[in-house]
Amino acid sequence: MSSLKMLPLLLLLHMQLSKAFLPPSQHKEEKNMKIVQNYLEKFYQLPKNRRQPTTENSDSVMVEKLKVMQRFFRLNVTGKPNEETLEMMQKPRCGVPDSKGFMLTPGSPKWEHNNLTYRIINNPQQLSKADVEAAIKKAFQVWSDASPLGFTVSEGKADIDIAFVQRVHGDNSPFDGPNGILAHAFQPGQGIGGDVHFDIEETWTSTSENYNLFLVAAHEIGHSLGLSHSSDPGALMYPNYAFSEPSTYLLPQDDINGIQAIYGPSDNPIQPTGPSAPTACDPRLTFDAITTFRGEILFFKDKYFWRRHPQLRRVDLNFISLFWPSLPSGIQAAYEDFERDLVFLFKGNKYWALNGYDIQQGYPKDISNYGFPSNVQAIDAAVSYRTKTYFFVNNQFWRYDNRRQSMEPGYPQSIASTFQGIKSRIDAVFQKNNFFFFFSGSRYYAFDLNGHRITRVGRSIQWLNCR
Ligand code: 7FY
Ligand code: CA
Ligand code: ZN
Ligand code: ZN
Repeated sequence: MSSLKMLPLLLLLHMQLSKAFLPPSQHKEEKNMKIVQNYLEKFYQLPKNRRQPTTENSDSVMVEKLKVMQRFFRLNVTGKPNEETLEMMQKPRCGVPDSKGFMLTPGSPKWEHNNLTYRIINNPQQLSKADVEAAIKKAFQVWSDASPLGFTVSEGKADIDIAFVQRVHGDNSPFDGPNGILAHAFQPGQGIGGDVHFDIEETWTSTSENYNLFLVAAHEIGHSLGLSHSSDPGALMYPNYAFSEPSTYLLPQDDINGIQAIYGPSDNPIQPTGPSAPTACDPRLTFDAITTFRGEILFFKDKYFWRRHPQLRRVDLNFISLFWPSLPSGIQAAYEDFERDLVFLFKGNKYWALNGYDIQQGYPKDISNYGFPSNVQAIDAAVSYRTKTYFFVNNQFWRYDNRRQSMEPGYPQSIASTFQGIKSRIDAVFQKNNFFFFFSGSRYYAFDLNGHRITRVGRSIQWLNCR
């Protein structure tokens, strides 16, 4: 299988050793650090060529990335590159193409007929036959919606055989037990061509728990149809698993472009379009929600967030689901409760409490807990300042007392009466250095909480280091 390649571990980057990773054997440790560095750069957006590798901050970034990686692989979350972590990093994974966007399988193999058949040979333990059928059907539908291809279940011989198998299973690509490789698929062709194998030792789910069968099946079917991996981190054909909500899943634009490059456009008179990663410096960019987060600032947009480091001013783009797998996309409001070291995120009438990378027990809860009237079913923006939390809804705001845990009397009030100069509805707000930074469309407004006036207006994207 051409897509099963070892990670190129030979890229030699100058790396000094940090205290946290001090070695029993200097030489071996240096080599291990390179493995960790390269792996995290490749799969976890660790910034490249960091100038001062021994500063506190670059270490803490690496530690955080390591924790995310360890959580992903269900290892002990230590933030240290221990033996099991290094072992996982050296397992063969899908290689990353260095071009932009989708890639066809080398030699451009494709099916010569558009009406393809599939057959599900067996079932894993954890999912019912009906759940497996539903997941696989939906995975095919993702591709048929975007192309002229159609898929039907076959009782007998089929183009695409789907099977749950373990370890050595006769195709020279043995599976590896839980985690690591989840599945693989063969490029279009006769016999084993197009077939999809799932590692039966994984925990297959129809939820956000690892690993969602629909999502992995949709990815593998992409290979069955002739697509290789994409370098677009938002693409279904990206080499790394990331959870997205199946019930509202839309095939990303990069994958639509890929499948249509092989089979042509869909027969549908309305051509499907799909989501693509927001571009940081698009002047039309607006934010869903913004909050401070333990000294950093998070800017939410769709299924992504940008994270800005205050001093280094470095900004990186991440998936919400990579950090908090059970959170939905499209977060609408967020604030940090500094006293309790919690971040609250809102979508519709639900909210979640995060302590770092952990979602607190008992969430999501209903926003009626805050004391909103029942006609408030969503919040535009929220921010906390000196034990009070401000909630913005349309042209009004509420003020909540964090200590008494109750809404203050006399609210809602009009935004314009208290925050003079804030005229339109706001998308997002956060607090820093006694300023509220309000975001509305492509602009932000810095509101001085001491002087009670706007002292600066700028373009929203300046916060992402764009001009
Ligand atoms: C996946 C694969 O397709 C291969 O041919 C060889 C190795 C693979 N790695 S995997 O099983 O860990 C895997 C990685 C990512 C499986 C699925 C996905 C995935 C990516 C994006 C969305 C959903 C799933
Ligand atoms: Ca496996
Ligand atoms: Zn196989
Ligand atoms: Zn793949």
